[in-house]
Amino acid sequence: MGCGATSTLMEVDGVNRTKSKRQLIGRGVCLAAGQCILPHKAYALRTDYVETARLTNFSNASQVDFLGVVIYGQNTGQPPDPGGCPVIALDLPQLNEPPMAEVWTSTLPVAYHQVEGIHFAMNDEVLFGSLQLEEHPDTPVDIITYTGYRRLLLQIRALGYPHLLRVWNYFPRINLESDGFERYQRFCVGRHRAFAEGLLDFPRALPAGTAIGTASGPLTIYFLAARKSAMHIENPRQMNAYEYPPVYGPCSPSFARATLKTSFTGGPHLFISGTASVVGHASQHIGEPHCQTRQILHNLTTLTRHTEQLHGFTCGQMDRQGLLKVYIRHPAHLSAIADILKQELPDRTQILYLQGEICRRELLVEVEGILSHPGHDHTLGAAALSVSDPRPAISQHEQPDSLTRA
Ligand code: 3EB
Repeated sequence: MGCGATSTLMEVDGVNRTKSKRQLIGRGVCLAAGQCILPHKAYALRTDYVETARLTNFSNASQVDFLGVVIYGQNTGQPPDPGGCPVIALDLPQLNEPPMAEVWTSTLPVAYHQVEGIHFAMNDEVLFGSLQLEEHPDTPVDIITYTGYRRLLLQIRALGYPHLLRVWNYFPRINLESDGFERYQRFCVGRHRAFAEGLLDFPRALPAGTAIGTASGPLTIYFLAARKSAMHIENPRQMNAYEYPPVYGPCSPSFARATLKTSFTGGPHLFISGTASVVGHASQHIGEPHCQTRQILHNLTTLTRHTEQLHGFTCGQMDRQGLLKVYIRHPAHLSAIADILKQELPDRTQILYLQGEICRRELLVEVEGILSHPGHDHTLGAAALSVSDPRPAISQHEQPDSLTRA
């Protein structure tokens, strides 16, 4: 797989960046023989779930630029050739078929850059980045997290994308306790310290977040940052996570429930944080995956309605995109959880089911999402999460509208 088309080196802002020739060739990217993303108009950012088998054939004739690719599970075989764009491999076994990758693309010209172990892909509006932090037995996870986040925050500012929109955090043994604290709690300490020191307008401008335990691998962070600011949104049913009481750990978790970005070329995006069965600050329905899932849907509906009210978005019809990732602690709970989502969500919603450990031991399932409305301004697919929406079955493997077969 190549990320972007033929590459040349060019000098931008004194930084060597790999620059693709995509804009010389036109629009549209071929994922494999017969499958193409054919954008109708320019967009700064787009996310698709693409069959992993098709990734290996990512054509050299790619005419959309890649910002990043995320692959899941151990059996991903030969990792795709990054070709400059960040490739993130997470040991989170995918529980549904076929194996999918999360693919981030842009029709705007993308430049690639690497510094201090952080990989960046950026266009005029948005930056996608990733870093891996190897753990050492003598360095606690809070220190590793702190130094990683500090570097991240310094670099996005230096590159001109100071507004952090969304961060994903993954590391193994998240619930393991050592010296009186769980590793997740130590992670929160390091992240909190780095944000408190280095994030403009902390805590009001905290990004939307996910923190999930993997089966193995380094502490892996990937993120989106923008040149211009976004709106940070909280959930009226849930206490702001950055204000959780100390019973959950010495430092509260540093994330917002969602980030709304209205100004991207190509249409608005709502980045929804990992959402669990938490009301107020308390976990609900211990030991009951079915009830936890219903509670999550309630939280998500409240969040999207709140966003619509606050920001005046209408729930446009159709061609909007809803991508969800569902993290499940025990694979045996897959069918119970998937059945509810199938029942309650519109069939165009695309869902990736991954086995992962949620950051509180009692939580069995967590759902995150990206709602966007390609090609529309000021309209989001927020209704795509409305549980009162009576539309029937979900199609987990459905390709997005604009992934068409030639
Ligand atoms: C919660 O609501 C569940 O630490 O970044 C969800 C999403 C959760 C992100 C994070 C934690 C995080 O508190 C846990």
